[in-house]
Amino acid sequence: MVDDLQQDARTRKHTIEQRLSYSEEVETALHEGRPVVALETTIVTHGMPYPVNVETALSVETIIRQAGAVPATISIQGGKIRVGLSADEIEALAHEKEVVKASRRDLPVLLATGRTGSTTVAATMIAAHLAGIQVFVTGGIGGVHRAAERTMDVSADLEELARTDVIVVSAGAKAILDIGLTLEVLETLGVPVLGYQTEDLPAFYTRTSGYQANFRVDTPQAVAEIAATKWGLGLHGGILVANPIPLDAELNQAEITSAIEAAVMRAEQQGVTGKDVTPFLLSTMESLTEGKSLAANVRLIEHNALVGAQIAGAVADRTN
Ligand code: PSU
Ligand code: MN
Repeated sequence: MVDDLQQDARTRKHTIEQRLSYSEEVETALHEGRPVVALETTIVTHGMPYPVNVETALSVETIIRQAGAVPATISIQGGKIRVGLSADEIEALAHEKEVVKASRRDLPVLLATGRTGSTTVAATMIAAHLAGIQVFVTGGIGGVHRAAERTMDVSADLEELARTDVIVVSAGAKAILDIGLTLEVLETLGVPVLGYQTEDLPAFYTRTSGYQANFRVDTPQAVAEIAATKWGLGLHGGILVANPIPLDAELNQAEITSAIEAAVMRAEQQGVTGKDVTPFLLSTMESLTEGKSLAANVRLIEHNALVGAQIAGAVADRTN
């Protein structure tokens, strides 16, 4: 006799298995307990222009492989959560029309209707967790937007960090956000913000934000130990590793600040709302800085890939 709870658990396990589709490389690596790093695809479809988006997605994968881990780029296609895309599939995704930027709320709809989606930080965390991947590399997370007290624009990424057990490596909170308010919400939600080899909270395009990270960590092992301790205690939720952009790629603070202010104003004037805000700000920043913000974005995510692969290595060493 199985009780209702057991039946629920079985049905759910079946649903999850049915909806996940792994590349052979990722499936083998997970099976063998080798380090795996999840990667998002909203940055490909909505975050960067072609061909830099595809070039970056591929170079990030190469960096992860060279550091001894396996990359798992994630998308939603054909009713499945795809875990691990080939180079050709990444290229095809970049060209596909009408790809939905998919966060938590969008996942069930896209999966049930078979539409194609690219995954945000929130959706990639969910996918990684379902697939048994503990480390996820991105550029920057979504957060509390400027003037959020009026617009209520707070990224679902923050709520996801509160509940889903994944280590997220980013270059801090994007400077297009209100970084102080983003930190306040992360504190409320109980998400540890770890400065990687720094006391400062980096601000994506720059190594400092004027705010401090909650704690400084200096090694991949230290991050793995904190994650294992948190989850071992049953304290669910993510850990945000804030890894500063490399010194030689950092943008000029004054220049970036005026570009951000102009971009935010333009978004408001044009009535941009909801999920369109972040892509609009990123592309406006790119044109206002004549490509400098895009170049910085590439460098910082490549650096995050290296650190993320090392953290995935430390996580795998602890478990094996
Ligand atoms: N930061 C970037 N590029 C991006 C994003 C963030 O530098 O493409 C994407 C991520 O997928 C992130 C999403 O999860 O934007 C946040 O969108 P929103 O603010 O609508 O939650
Ligand atoms: Mn938003």
